[in-house]
Amino acid sequence: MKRVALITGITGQDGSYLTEFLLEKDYEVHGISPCTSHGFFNHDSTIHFADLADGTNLREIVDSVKPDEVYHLGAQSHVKLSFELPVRTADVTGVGTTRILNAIHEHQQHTGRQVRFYQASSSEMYGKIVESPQTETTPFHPRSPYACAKVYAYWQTINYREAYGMFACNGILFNHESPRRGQAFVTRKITQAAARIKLGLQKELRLGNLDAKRDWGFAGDYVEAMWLMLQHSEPDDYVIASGETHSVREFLDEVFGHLDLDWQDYVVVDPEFFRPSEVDHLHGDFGKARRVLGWEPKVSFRELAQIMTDHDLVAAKKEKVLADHGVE
Ligand code: F7E
Repeated sequence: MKRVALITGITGQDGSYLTEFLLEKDYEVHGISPCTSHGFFNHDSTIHFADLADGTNLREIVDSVKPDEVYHLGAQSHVKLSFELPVRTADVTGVGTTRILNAIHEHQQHTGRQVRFYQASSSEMYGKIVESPQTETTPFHPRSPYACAKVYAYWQTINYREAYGMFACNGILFNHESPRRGQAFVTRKITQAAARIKLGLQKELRLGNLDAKRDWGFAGDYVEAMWLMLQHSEPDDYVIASGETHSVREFLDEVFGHLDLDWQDYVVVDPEFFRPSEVDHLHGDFGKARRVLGWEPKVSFRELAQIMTDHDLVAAKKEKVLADHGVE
């Protein structure tokens, strides 16, 4: 019998890598998505349409799919946007987790089945950090409506574990990027712009806080950690990180340097891209994940910047051919 996985947010960056990872392991993969219009869709998986902010058919989906494992990745995940949409973010990213946890709990009670649950918790929860590097025991100090919603969802996951004995885990993932990263996040915004600048398709790049430091890893490495958490004998919470911290400036150095360009010739600092409150410095300690799960990252910071830049250079070359032929 194939094992069955259900992934919320299946068409996002992590959902698409996790789908490929689980299909390789011969899982039957189902996903929940609010719409068909964007994102990555794998034809070897099955999509069910539901909105985490509504939740009316989540229980029906869980009852019909009968998953062995649920990976809850769906969220309003853009930190800056969460300042403009605080209530929507609380509803989707925060209460959305309760909706899916409750659907699983009712399904378990009704059928006697056991379902393992993964919650996509975030390093943004550390916010105004109280120690560095951050571990599973570092206190949270969220600095955005997004981070507040994630803290709520983190505790709700632990609450379902403690109250009902649910096999529920939090993966506290630090920033993880790839060529599939959305274009509104800083790494992809930079690699895409640098490639377009290299080919004369763009003249400048407008960014916000260049001093922010993040612990950036490769999304493809991080989905393996999600799976490992659900294969362990006990449910628990784990930091997943690269163990290195770099500033936005250093990411610019890597990307523009890879293209033999100097970013200072093109980058314009624009107040539009600053946040009302910023997370200045994140640096994760993944020692527990290494010790207990045997997990460690494979792609380095430099490799990550180069993989993303090379991908966007290929895309920019295609765009340039079309532009040269007058096709928009
Ligand atoms: O910003 C600075 C910005 O939007 C990184 C999400 O996946 O990871 C992500 O959250 C840093 C911030 O990611 C621009 O101020 C400067 O300090 O790429 P980001 P994030 O906010 O760290 C965590 C783990 C999540 O859970 C989230 O869902 O870069 N920055 N200039 C900029 N950021 C953006 N987006 N755009 C700029 O122009």
